[in-house]
Amino acid sequence: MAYDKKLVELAIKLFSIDAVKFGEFTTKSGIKTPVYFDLRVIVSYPEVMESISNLLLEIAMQNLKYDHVCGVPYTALPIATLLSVQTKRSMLMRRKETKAYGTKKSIEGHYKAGQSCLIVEDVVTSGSSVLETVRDLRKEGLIVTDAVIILDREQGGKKNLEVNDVQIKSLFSMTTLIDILMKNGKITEEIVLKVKNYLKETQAPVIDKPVERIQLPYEKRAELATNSVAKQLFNIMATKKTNLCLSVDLTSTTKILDLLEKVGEHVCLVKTHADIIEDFSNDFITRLKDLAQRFNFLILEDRKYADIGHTVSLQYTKGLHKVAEWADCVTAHSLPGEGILKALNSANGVNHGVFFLAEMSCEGNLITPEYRESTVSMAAKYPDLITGFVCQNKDTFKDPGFIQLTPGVQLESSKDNLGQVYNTPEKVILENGGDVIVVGRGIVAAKSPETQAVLYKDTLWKCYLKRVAEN
Ligand code: 5BU
Repeated sequence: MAYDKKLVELAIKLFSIDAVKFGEFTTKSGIKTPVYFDLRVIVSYPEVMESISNLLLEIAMQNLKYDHVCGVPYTALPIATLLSVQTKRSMLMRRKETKAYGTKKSIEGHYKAGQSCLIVEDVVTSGSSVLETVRDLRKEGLIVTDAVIILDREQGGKKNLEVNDVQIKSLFSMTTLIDILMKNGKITEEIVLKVKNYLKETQAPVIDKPVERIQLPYEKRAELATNSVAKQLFNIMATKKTNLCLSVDLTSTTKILDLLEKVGEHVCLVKTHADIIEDFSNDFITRLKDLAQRFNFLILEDRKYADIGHTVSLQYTKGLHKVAEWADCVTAHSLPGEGILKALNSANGVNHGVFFLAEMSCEGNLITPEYRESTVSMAAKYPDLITGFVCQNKDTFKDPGFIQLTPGVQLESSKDNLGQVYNTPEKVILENGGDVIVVGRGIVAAKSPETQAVLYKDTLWKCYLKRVAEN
């Protein structure tokens, strides 16, 4: 095989500066190896640095599109810097140790969720270091699909990364590197054989793709939840075998309480709109809380807060409704920014949660993918407060400790005449990732709400069981 002249020159240079060594070595993890790479030395050879970055650009980075580059700490950082300057793409830096003070950010640099980032690494063995960096970037909402590498040791890293949706392009594989060095009289055929045998025998362990949240059963997710209401709700779902949330959109307290007497045992969550109730009273709240305790369901006030923090904190704790005193959780928009979460976080204290609105079910709403992603990034800073997201799409968030609350559901897909769009239980649970499913008029406006609640509960639960079994 004919190799690019510049690659041959680089291989020989790496050999001559001891960045590649042959002999008997023991790796960090205690494994014996006949070949050792130490690319840290390249910082002492500016011409090697230049040639590596030029070759990565010419050979590995052709046809790749990316907004940022990020080197895997630490050896690849200077190479990533050169590539950033040459391509005029901004660089991101991942901290290996997150700061104990200040912003606690693990990624330094300016970026927006939804932008793409190319990974730069010196040597890939198992792929685990690249994956650590990829995971931190993905946590911030960045899209990572490709990594460029100087050397692939061919010990399973490429496969491990592909399984985790990262494609790699490398300047050298171990095989091409030793082939070049042998053909140029730097190493003997015996060494080549030794390295080839070693490669056959020493493959890195397989790194499985992390399990997706929708594959996990609710009881498992209860363990992963960081918000106490989310934990409780997952446990209620698992115990009562229902993921039905009833939206009691009725305007009279008697009607609400009568309905809950009949259907309370079939639901895990009751969603209220306190401001549509005409005879709201403290007595109503006492009776609602009694029912919640008797039937073991939680209460979500769907208030959709959307004001500045100060006003929201008053709306939440004061006024006629004093929501903070009785609702286990509330809904809030991310539109006003983080102040809203700060307000809700400090307003009450214990055992309360927020479903953050990342998407809406109604047609023509103005939420964009960027808005959705920024909403999820904002929520990530409040793991103790966020119960989950109100959304329609399984890709909205990944953390299995959060709950996807999905409204806009009826047994047949349809629309109402004011923009509401209904999807079926199958679609929202199996395709769209819904965890707790909100049904309002599908039950409330039925001739027999009780029969209908049982039907919804059974249908929704079957879909959930199918989802967990399928995966
Ligand atoms: P319906 O009768 O099943 O259409 O009632 C749905 C309920 O969920 C209703 O109370 C809405 O206010 C609420 N909802 C919604 O329908 N869509 C959304 O995106 C959000 C809330 Br957020």
